[in-house]
Amino acid sequence: MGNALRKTFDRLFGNREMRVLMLGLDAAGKTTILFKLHIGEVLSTVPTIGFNVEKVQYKNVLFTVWDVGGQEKLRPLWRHYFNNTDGLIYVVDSQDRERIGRAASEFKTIIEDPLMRHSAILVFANKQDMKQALTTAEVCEALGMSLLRNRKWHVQGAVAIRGEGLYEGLDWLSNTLSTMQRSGQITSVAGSGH
Ligand SMILES: Nc1nc2c(ncn2[C@@H]2O[C@H](COP(=O)(O)OP(=O)(O)OP(=O)(O)O)[C@@H](O)[C@H]2O)c(=O)[nH]1
Ligand SMILES: [Mg+2]
Repeated sequence: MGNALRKTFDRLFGNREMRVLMLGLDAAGKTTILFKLHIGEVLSTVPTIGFNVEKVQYKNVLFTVWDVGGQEKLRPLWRHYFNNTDGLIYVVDSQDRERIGRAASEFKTIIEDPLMRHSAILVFANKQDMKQALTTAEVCEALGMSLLRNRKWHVQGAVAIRGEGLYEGLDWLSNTLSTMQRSGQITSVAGSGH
């Protein structure tokens, strides 16, 4: 599974300069997804800024991953990573009904940031293998996706531990970004510094 996914990843993103942010509450499944893709070593760092950031540079694609459930006062620091982001992957634990509201409010904060206003949005409604999980449609509803205007978005059901849904989601992201870029649409914003 890992190798097949990596080959697909090569085909999709192989020669494009891209920055992808993968965010979500803790335990949503972000690290599992990175690991399943087998695209490189995950560099975990515990920087002084106070939150764990994982980075994977794979060819021309830089993945940056962290959990957004942290303290409010760290939020201004997120924006440092919002610069030049082409794609946002937001991972939701569909089983965590208690925190779906929290997942939704953090999501809203991120996508409304001026530095993120052009980025394509892929949501993984993860842990679909769990009986109690919200369906993909319910996650879509909880996040208020249909209210988004002028955004490219897609909600993909996934079972990260088995690699299910990952290819479909990344395929959408890659196609969407390349269509946007080919038609001259901006996908990222360069901030003025941090
Ligand atoms: N049942 C099930 N469990 C999953 C799935 N994906 C991830 N998990 C489990 O959920 C737990 C959290 O996954 P992680 O990948 O560590 O989550 P994370 O988003 O990186 O969490 P933080 O690093 O704390 O922000 C682990 O025990 C995973 O094995 C899934 O699709 N189904
Ligand atoms: Mg993690």
